[in-house]
Amino acid sequence: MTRFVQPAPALRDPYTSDWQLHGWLDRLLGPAGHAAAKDRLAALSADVLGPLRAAHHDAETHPPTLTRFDPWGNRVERVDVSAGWETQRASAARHAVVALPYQRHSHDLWGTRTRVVQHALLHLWGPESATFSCPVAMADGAAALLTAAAPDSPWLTRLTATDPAVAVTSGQWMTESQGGSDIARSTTTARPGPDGTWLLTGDKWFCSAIDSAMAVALARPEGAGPGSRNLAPFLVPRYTTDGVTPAPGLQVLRLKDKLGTRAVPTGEVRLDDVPAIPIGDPAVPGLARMMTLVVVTRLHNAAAAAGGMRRGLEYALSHATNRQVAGGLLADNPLHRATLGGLAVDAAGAYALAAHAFTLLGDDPTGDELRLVAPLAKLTTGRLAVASASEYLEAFGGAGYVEDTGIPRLLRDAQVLPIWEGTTNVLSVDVLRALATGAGARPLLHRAEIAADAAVSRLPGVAEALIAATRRLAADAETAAADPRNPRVVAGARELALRLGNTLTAALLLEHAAWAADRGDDRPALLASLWTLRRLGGADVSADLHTHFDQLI
Ligand code: UCC
Repeated sequence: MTRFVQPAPALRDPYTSDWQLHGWLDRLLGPAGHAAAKDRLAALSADVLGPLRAAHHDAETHPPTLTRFDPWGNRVERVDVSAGWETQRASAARHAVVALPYQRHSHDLWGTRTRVVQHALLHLWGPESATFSCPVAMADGAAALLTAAAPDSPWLTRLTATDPAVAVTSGQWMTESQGGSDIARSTTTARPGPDGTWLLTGDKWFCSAIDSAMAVALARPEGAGPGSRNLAPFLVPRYTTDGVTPAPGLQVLRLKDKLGTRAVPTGEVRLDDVPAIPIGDPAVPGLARMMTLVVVTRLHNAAAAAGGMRRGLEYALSHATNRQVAGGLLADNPLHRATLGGLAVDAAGAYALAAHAFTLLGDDPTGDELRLVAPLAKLTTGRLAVASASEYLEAFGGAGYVEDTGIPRLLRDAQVLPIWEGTTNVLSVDVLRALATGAGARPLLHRAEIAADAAVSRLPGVAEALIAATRRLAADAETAAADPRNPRVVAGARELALRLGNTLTAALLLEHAAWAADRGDDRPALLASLWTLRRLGGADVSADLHTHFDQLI
């Protein structure tokens, strides 16, 4: 008897096979800028296809462990991680996924658009990095914070090094058990110690990448007033100078047993007069400084969502082109084509939003547009990523529910994206604050109006849907900005934020489609139309998703 064996889903070269990514990079970097990035992107892609997927698998199957004491009773607080995790660490440094935006020669090549190249690297590397993308995100955030507030710090050099023997990552110790997102309830204190260092005391509850060489911790400096804005960021060296012995007074109480991101060692930390270095003047309220870091990590979150969606799609497509059902290929089944086609449109939307956020981070990091786009990108892509991951599992049938296929991990890991760095609701309230600050929704609405105007002649029905959505948003954003604490406004914050995110995405996809159409490529217009008609117009586009499936992927 011959046993039936289903071929495992295959991965094509994630860079060369992705025509959408090529189009975006051609537009955002210009053909010369994209050409200058090609070798870098191709080299990373080749590593992803080979050693990095193997390292990812190793790290996922060998989760970290904590040893608190040695056999003789000495406190060691040692976190052991897998070889695969260490391979990811070295690759992150070598491929400059943190370092790129901090390198002078990158700026010579791409100027402020270096952030776009970094985003492309993250898009290729992140989905099978065993979530080393988490320490990478925090290292980038810490580097951005040090660049702004302590540019002479020797830690900045190490955070942005490309030599794996020198490079370090960072943790981000904000959360405390009693407060969660409500940072104002923090009880960790900081008092001046000898030699200009400060001493931190308190418990931190959710400290990801606890193996990192440093962390940025929020604490209330001695004499500072109450509330969140008076907290200040401190750099905590995690080890003494030997790089192994934990800093004096630092205990890792336990590792978290998490639904996903299982390769990431996430700890609960107790600080008892742990030496720390203030980042900026601790006498000056410091939450605003800390938000420099948080904005960067929220953008990485959006990149992780978009990258994960693209990779899930790739595996589901591979399966569909291998799997026979009812006498034909799954990839020829109209309903399955419509399902995967919808996921392709969502993945394109998530990429557009994340790429836009990274573009703004380079072009105008303190501008009003990014102030609103950062929470929008994080929350919109986070929700999309979870919904898509659930569909990807379903697209595999029973195999999608079996751990050693590797498919269930897509859902477990996606679920963290709307949680860490602020939940959907916390970010929706942040959106209300952003609407009431500076230019509020005006840059977004303006962008949508221009995109709709440009689409009127080619895609009148699509332009109409965008115009209607934008008009409604303008009125609702004005109401929210006028009274952001009104209970009715707060109750509607998530719905409003998602509408803003979906509308901005439609505008971005249409902008890109107009550029591509001028070069004879109508595929981006198809993606933009289907996103807009479905997400803004509420239309059933299933038949179109089936009919145009081959162009969408
Ligand atoms: O989860 C964590 C680590 C996980 C690992 C990370 C890996 C990421 C990997 C991704 C790739 C795979 S760390 C914990 C995450 N926690 C959070 O994100 C905090 C969530 N909470 C918030 O976001 C809150 O909105 C707060 C704490 C930022 C603010 O809430 P409050 O206490 O109600 O404060 P206010 O009154 O709203 O704002 C206080 C000050 C104000 O400044 P001033 O006094 O000058 O007016 C605000 O303007 O903070 C300013 N502020 C901001 N500034 C508040 N939000 C922002 C903002 N988004 N940007 C700039």
